[in-house]
Amino acid sequence: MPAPRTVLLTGAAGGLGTLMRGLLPAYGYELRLFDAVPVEGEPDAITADLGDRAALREAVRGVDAIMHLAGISLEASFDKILRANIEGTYNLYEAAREEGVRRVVFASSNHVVGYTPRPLPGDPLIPIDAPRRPDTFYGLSKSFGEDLAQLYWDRHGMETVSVRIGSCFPEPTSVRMLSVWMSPEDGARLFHAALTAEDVGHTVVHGSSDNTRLWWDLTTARALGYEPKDDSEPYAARLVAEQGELDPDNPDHAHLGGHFCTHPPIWPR
Ligand code: NAI
Ligand code: 15L
Repeated sequence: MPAPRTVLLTGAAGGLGTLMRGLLPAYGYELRLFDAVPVEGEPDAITADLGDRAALREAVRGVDAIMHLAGISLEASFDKILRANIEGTYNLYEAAREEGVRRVVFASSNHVVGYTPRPLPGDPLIPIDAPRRPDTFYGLSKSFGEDLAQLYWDRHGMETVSVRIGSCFPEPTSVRMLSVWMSPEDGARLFHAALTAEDVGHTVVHGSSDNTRLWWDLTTARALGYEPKDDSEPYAARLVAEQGELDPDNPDHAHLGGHFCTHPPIWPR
């Protein structure tokens, strides 16, 4: 596959979309932006919902690849998740298939495997083929997205890299995040690798920086050519002083998915 140039970025108004709008053009991409809400300062962005199949068809026409970030990014009622994340992702894949788009990078999440026990010091890293244990309807919808991607590869030859993102924010804000944090710069490196690696079929990767306190294995991400450069450890002393080390007796700290397993944050809209 020739290296993609024009990339449709769904979820462009969101936190990660905003970070990637800043970072990805340096890799040579021309971004076409899509979101349910207007993207500030971007009058050409497409404002449409993932439920609008005609708008999606037009949005994907002529792009070389899609970075699919749009959707509900926290927990919500099953009905809301069904519309935005399950039907919405299906609508996007159908539009992409109809328009002949060959590559998708799908923003999956650690919450697909959120109930996996967090590794204690000395335990092996969580492998990429750990059994799926979604911690929310949100995590379940990302698990669906990964299966949809597999189906579209097996049946239609459409390639996807599903990135199980840990926490991609400018800085880690909790002791848990020290283990799953992906710096925005490493996020751009990983998404670039996912957009350009050859013959990915459907590949699932963990998305994080090369953290000292890493919980999961980055082998499949590195196999795409991803070379993380950041580590959350410089933030550790301050966060541990403020919050304390993770407590083996605290249920919020027992699993990869953290408090999503106990009291998940709810999507506000
Ligand atoms: P966000 O909530 O800031 O952004 C999501 C964007 O999707 C919003 O701008 C929203 O308007 C748009 N959106 C929601 N429903 C839509 C619909 N039906 N049609 C069109 N647009 C819709 O989330 P964030 O943090 O930017 O995450 C981006 C993606 O990455 C999400 O899919 C999220 O699940 C995934 N992810 C993010 C992580 C992170 O650390 N930021 C971690 C794991 C996964
Ligand atoms: C996610 O999947 C969410 O979209 C993001 O907002 C964070 O909460 C992240 O997981 C996390 O686990 O820290």
